Amino acid sequence: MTAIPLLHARRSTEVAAAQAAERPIVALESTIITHGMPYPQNLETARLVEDTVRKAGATPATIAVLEGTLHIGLEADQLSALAQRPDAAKLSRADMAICLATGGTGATTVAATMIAAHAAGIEVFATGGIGGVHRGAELSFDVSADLQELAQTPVTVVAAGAKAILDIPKTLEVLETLGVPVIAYGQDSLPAFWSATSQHPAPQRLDHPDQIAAAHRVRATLELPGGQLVANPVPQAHSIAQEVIEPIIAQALQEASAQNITAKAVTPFLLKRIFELTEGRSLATNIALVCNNAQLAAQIACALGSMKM
Ligand code: PSU
Ligand code: MN
Repeated sequence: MTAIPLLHARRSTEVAAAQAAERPIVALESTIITHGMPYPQNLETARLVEDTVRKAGATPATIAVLEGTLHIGLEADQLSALAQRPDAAKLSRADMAICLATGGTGATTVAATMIAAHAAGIEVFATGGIGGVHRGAELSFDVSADLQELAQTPVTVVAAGAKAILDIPKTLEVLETLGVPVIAYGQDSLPAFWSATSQHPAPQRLDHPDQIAAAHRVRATLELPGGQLVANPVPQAHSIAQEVIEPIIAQALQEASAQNITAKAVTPFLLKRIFELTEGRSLATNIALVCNNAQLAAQIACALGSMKM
């Protein structure tokens, strides 16, 4: 178990107990709560995701910075308060230290959650979709810091593929360049967030949590620095066909460009517009896929736990 030196960090009661007993833990991000979904569905989802991890035999550790303290696991009242803080900052690698040093409050993205999870000795993390290369990145240079983080921080991240608002082929190219394994779970094609499948073949495929856990351990043995991206398809019942979601994504992208939305605001803007344009259907799918990812992440964490002994 790694301690976090020189840093004001606090583990939730539940996470502290799990670490003391060496039980499996799954890290969860908080940007999806503050910037990815509206209240109160964000809070309901956060609770549902935590319960999904518990039911699958692991302990959830939702990560956030509250008034300058890094929290590894939130108590119920802290989770509820964070879900009602529209002013919370969106913290990626570049922002976290400043937020901690100045007593700020912020939610962690995939990149920042990976950093915090690794510092706290947690090896598996579940989210909805990672950030990636945005469409038009050849002009905007908008490439999420999540990709660099996967290249350097040894955490296995379970997501439903890259968000379909991105340029998926370019995202795959960058991940390949960075040496990040992209593993589709149980199918050959790369899932595309709201859609279970896409026309893009996944670079790797694994069918069992044990294999993903074993690959995670082998990477450590090889002293490879980064993590793994596990792309877990949304359950069929909740999948939205690409032909249905694609025109909506196109409209949201057009509006973002017309309104000059840039930098950190792009992803939250697009997600919000897509929720509105699908009249909530995309939100229901988003909730289903995060829970599905939490369950697989818990299975991987349990597999890693039994390999330790
Ligand atoms: N997945 C979701 N909703 C989200 C995000 C991912 O379903 O809100 C967040 C994650 O925290 C991810 C971030 O790290 O969006 C990426 O933002 P950007 O593209 O600005 O790097
Ligand atoms: Mn960006």
